Amino acid sequence: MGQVVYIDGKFLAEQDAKISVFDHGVLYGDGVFEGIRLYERNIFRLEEHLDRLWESGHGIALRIPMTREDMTEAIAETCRRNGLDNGYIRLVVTRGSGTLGLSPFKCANPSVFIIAATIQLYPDEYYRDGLTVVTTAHRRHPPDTFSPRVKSLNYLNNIMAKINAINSGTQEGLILSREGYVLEATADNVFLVKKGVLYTPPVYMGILKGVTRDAVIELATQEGIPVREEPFTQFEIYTADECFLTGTAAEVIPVREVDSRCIGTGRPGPITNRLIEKFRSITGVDGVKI
Ligand code: PXG
Repeated sequence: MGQVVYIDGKFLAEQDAKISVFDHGVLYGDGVFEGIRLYERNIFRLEEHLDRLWESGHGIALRIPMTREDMTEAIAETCRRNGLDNGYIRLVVTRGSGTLGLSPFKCANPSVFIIAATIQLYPDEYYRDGLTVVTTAHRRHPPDTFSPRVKSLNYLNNIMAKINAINSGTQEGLILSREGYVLEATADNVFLVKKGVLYTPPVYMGILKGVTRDAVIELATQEGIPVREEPFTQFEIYTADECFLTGTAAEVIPVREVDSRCIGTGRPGPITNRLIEKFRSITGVDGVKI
C-alpha cells in the first residue's frame, strides 16, 4: 500500500502528492520544515516542534496558514491514515506559488504538506559502539547572516558537510563557526562530557535549538548531571571523556572517534549510556498521543 500524504487540507495518494514548479519552496528554498518522531502513537514533543515551526515561519515572514490545533489534527490524521505506530513525520511549509521573481509578496498562499513514513535508523552497532566523525571544511552561517535558528528549506551547507563526512569514510561531520568553535553536526547537536560535566554549545553561537538537545539538557539536569552551555573547540572534543550527538533521527548517539582521535576509552561512556536510556524512557510518553 502506498503512502498517504497531506497537502493543503487534502489527503492524497503518494503519486498524486505534488507541488507546483512555481512554488518558491522549490525555486528558492523559501520555506520551513520540521522532522518529528512518532513513538508508540506518541508524537514526541509536538508542542516544541510546533513552537519552532512557528518561530521559523515568523523569522522568514512566512505565515503558517493554519491554526496549531488544525496542524496537530492534520499530523495525527496523516499518521493514522498511514497506519503508523512508530515513524518519522516531515512537516513542510513553503511560500507557495508565485512569479519567477524573488518577491514573496507575489505568493498569496503558503502550502503545507505532511509526510508520515517509517524511518531508516542508524544500525544498532552505532548505538553500541559509537560513530566516527570528522570535522568538515564547511562553516555554519554566522548568526549575523540568515539565522541558523530557522529550520529552513536551505540545507545545502549541511548537505555539503554530509558529503564531506561520508567521503572521509565517517558517518557524521562537525560544522564549526568562522572562529573555529564546534557548533553542531549536519543534522544533530553535539555534546561532550568532561569530569562529570555535560557541555554543549550555546544557542546564541548560531545553532539549531534542537528539540532532542533540550530534552537531553532537561534529563541530565533531573539526573543531577551539571550542564553547561559553553563554547568549545575541537581540542576540547578530542580530550573529552565522552561525546555524543542528539537529533530527531539519531536520538542520542555516542561518538567514539573524532578526526581519527579516540574519545575517552573509545567506548560509549557511562553518562552517554545513562542519557540514552533516560531518553528512550520518555519517547513514548512525552508528547501528544494520536
Ligand atoms: N542541528 C541541525 C542543523 C538540524 O538540522 C538538529 C540540529 C537536531 O534538532 P532536533 O530538533 O531534531 O533534535 C537538526 C535536526 C533529516 C532530519 O531528515 C534532520 C533534522 C531533523 C530531522 C530529520 O536528516 N535536523
